[in-house]
Amino acid sequence: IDGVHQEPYKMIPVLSDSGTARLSSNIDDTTKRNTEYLHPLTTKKYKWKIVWRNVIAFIYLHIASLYGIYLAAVVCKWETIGFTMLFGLCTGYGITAGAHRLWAHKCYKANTALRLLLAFFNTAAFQNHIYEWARDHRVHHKFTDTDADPHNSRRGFFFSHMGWLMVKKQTDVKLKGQLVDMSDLEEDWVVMFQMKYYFILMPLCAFVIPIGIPMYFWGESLNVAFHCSAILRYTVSLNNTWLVNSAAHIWGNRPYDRTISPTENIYVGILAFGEGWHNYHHAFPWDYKTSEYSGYKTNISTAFIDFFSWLGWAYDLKTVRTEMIEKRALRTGDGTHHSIQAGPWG
Ligand code: ST9
Ligand code: ZN
Ligand code: ZN
Repeated sequence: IDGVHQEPYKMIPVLSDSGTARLSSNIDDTTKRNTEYLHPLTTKKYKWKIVWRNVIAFIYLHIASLYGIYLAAVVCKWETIGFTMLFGLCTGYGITAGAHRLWAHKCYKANTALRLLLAFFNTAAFQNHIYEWARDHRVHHKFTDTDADPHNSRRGFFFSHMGWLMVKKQTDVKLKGQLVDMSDLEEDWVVMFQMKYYFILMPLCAFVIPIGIPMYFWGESLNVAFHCSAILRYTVSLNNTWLVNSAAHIWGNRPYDRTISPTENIYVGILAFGEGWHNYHHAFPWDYKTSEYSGYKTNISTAFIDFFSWLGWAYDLKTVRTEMIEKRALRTGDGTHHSIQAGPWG
């Protein structure tokens, strides 16, 4: 069914000097006068083309996962539970340390062995191949909260969470997306190899391996291995990832930049392996920690990268000087940054 949908929001997108889209309702009048412009598509009507194949697949995934939860609580072997958690951890790293911090943002460099390992984890995560994931994500950063943002959070929680994967992309995503340089990934043979063979490698890594291991090594039943190690693990991992685009663009503080939608959200920080420090990440996207802080408790992906840096497999880790962070927080933050809160003025 194709429906015509009018833009649901009233705020006018404006461009910052760095080209990032901002929410005009949050900035003061002087800034507004200097930088505001009407986004050409603000009043444009557009068609939603629902992709029913995806709608049905996601409904099935969530219902089958409920059955997976039941099996996990009642008949699942403890080895299967332990293995599923470990496998889920690895696939999460394939997204955070791999697709996100290494490939989409080039926050650090990795030798071939680490790139291969991360590409394997990433393929098992089944969140599209690295090239497509990184292209959508770069477009999200460049055109945050405009019609060119694939998961524009102004269209509401559901759209930015998973709805965007159930409809055809807006023309703007495809047109403006062409402005994003992807040549670095085109030169990485690991990324190109994964893309070329994705539809052979993905079913193998995301389904055959996690189902086969529990069945072969400790005699788990096909029914339990399928619903717990494959379906439930995949659905949890998808939702944890999607929360970064939905919850961490809605709820939380904006200590570094009050004019953009991304927030600092500790719950998403924990569930998404350290990717919930999203206001910082949009302000300083090249920092390999995706956070100001180096602690591991709410950022296990930083621990992963630090470990491989110690091993010598990851190198040229990029970060941001404290002075620069504090200046930015003072200039554009919402006043909740610790350097302001704990300062001599209280
Ligand atoms: C999934 C991805 O879940 C989740 C990503 C989340 C990102 C979160 C980021 C937050 C930070 C990191 C947090 C990590 C936390 C991890 C925690 C772990 C515990 N630029 O797409 P098509 C062009 S995937 C430029 O088919 P349609 C291009 O020419 C879930 N151009 O568009 C393209 O052709 P090609 C599993 C672009 O037809 C052509 O358009 N996967 C761009 O509108 C067609 O592209 C699924 O469910 C762009 N950005 O269909 C699959 N985009 O590729 C879902 C497109 O040949 N996807 N073009 O160059 C689909 O079925 C379809 O993509 C669609 C749109 C229906 C959504
Ligand atoms: Zn990012
Ligand atoms: Zn974001």
